[in-house]
Amino acid sequence: MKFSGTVTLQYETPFSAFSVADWKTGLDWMKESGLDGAELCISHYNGLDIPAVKEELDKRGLGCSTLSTGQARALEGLCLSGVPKDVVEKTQERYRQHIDAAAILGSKVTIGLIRGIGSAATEKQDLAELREAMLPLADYAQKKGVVIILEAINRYETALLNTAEAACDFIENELGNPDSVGVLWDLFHANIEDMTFDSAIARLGKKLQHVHIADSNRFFPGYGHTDFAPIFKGIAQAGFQEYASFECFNKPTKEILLAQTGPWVDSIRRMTAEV
Ligand code: LER
Ligand code: MN
Repeated sequence: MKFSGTVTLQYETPFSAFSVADWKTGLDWMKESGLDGAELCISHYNGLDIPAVKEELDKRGLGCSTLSTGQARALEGLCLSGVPKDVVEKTQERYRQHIDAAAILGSKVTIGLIRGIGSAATEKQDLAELREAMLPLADYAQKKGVVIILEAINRYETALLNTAEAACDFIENELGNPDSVGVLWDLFHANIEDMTFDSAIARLGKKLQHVHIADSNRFFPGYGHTDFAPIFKGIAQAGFQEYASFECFNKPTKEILLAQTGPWVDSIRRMTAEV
């Protein structure tokens, strides 16, 4: 299992302890804290030099876990369902750019809220639109050797694909179960939506391609009520070797997060080594 933290390259995010201007300092901290890589928030590619970003990662011996892509929904209205066709096409075009960048960086590409917000009343139609929008992207990713990770997100943020099971069902039944699409399992959302962490891990199987680490309240682990030990033992036992990436608020404080990330990762590594 590998570990990463969030760094943002263009717009600020509450999920990083570092501002856009300090992204290289963020990479230094990740290296010093014993993380294996960085999850990069990228909105668009205007003026963004991906080989130069890769060089900064390489210099520090860091990988890139995934590209976090959701900022473009709020900033530009990009979306894969429930929007006019030209918006879907523009979003697909952006995803092809993300996949090209991911091929250079050796990372995955996230589909989070950019799937659309949907509604209970229009769910069938929304998912049919998402299917149509994602099929060519899954093909493109396959050709480029990149994995797209579809995130299960809680009901208060979207009506679509709230549970690990719903995300797996969608990939299997609607997308034809391609190797190029897996699931991003976010422990904050999972705590709200999944029946149990254990049952979700069993359902996810090899579809589990990325984990977001946050406590029940989206604080740094240990400051909410999620019991992380059985979750990490469970995914280690299931053979998970991909990235688990911190996506929590700078809470209870940024100082605590910065000081405790390294020791927390060490403790999980020690625990899962015994599995
Ligand atoms: C993104 O990874 C996520 O988990 C969403 O809740 C962002 O709002
Ligand atoms: Mn997440």
